[in-house]
Amino acid sequence: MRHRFIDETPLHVKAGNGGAGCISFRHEKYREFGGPDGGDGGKGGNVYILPSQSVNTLNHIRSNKIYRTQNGQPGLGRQKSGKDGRDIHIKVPLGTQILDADTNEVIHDLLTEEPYLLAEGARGGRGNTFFKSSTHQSPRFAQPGEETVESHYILSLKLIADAGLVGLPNAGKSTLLKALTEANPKTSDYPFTTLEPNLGVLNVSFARQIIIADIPGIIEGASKGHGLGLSFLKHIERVKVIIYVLDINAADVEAELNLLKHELSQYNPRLLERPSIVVFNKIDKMDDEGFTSDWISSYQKGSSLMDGSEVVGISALKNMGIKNLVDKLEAITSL
Ligand SMILES: Nc1nc2c(ncn2[C@@H]2O[C@H](COP(=O)(O)OP(=O)(O)OP(=O)(O)O)[C@@H](O)[C@H]2O)c(=O)[nH]1
Ligand SMILES: [Mg+2]
Repeated sequence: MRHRFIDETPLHVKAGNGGAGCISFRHEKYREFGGPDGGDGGKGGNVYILPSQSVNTLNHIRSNKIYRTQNGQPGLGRQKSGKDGRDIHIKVPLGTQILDADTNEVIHDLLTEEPYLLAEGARGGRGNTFFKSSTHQSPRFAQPGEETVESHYILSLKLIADAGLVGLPNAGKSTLLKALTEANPKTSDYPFTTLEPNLGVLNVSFARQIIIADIPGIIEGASKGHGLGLSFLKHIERVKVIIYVLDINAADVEAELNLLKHELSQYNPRLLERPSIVVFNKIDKMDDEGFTSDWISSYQKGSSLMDGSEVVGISALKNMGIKNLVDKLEAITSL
């Protein structure tokens, strides 16, 4: 099965036109024409964007469709107003941004589950009743409904998570997400197992949850679009803490950490100012536990890439050091 994670898509909308006002006159038994009784046209339907936790991607948005709402109905005789057009609500994941398609400017950031009025239906026209005056007893005209125009946007999803797992392919990010949360992403011993971000929820206490995002592996040049990296880096833009996941058995962990930080900074230099935890994973593959922990603490002291980062040795697979990591995560995210 081909699986696509769409986190950016064009969106075309057109709210409904207003209904026309009605020209009508009362029919009375002994008079051919009574006074004007044409009602107003209805208002066109609105287009709302509805941020919702029930969707995680923009896959359901049809980029070649124009999302229209109904026009208002024309007014009727006997001063009856036309019906308003029905509204539509387009569901998107929390964290979706709406951009103007021409200027690329962010118009709105959908951070809560509150509906956002993207395109308002146009006003209906006044019926001829409205235009009756002492000097104009029988107006034979009414207003047309106002018209709306089609408008074009881009929806761009930036996941909302407290912590983001960043690492090379195969470092064990998804395995760690499994160890920390109820999420059950696919893991395997080939690179690029994860093709779309996964979110998991870590319950640290009765009332506190930490949302963790596992993104696809990052390789050199990710910030220039190599691998799967670039499009997913935006999902860690909003996290409070970045968790660098490294395989402690790698030939040169310093070079790997350097690569990760470099790609992040190429994408957005401010990401490096974010609090971070450096996680050395797969410590179960090391022979000597004492040696491993000494090595980790001396690395922490010696590496210029640390700048105050917390450092933890873990085995995501064998559940070692996870409690320690959770404590550190909890401390950082509650700041
Ligand atoms: N021995 C050992 N193996 C691990 C550990 N954590 C992960 N692995 C293995 O490493 C491989 C890669 O793990 P994943 O969790 O899929 O790695 P990933 O970082 O999500 O990889 P991508 O999604 O491709 O970027 C799998 O075979 C895991 O079983 C660990 O702590 N110890
Ligand atoms: Mg993965």
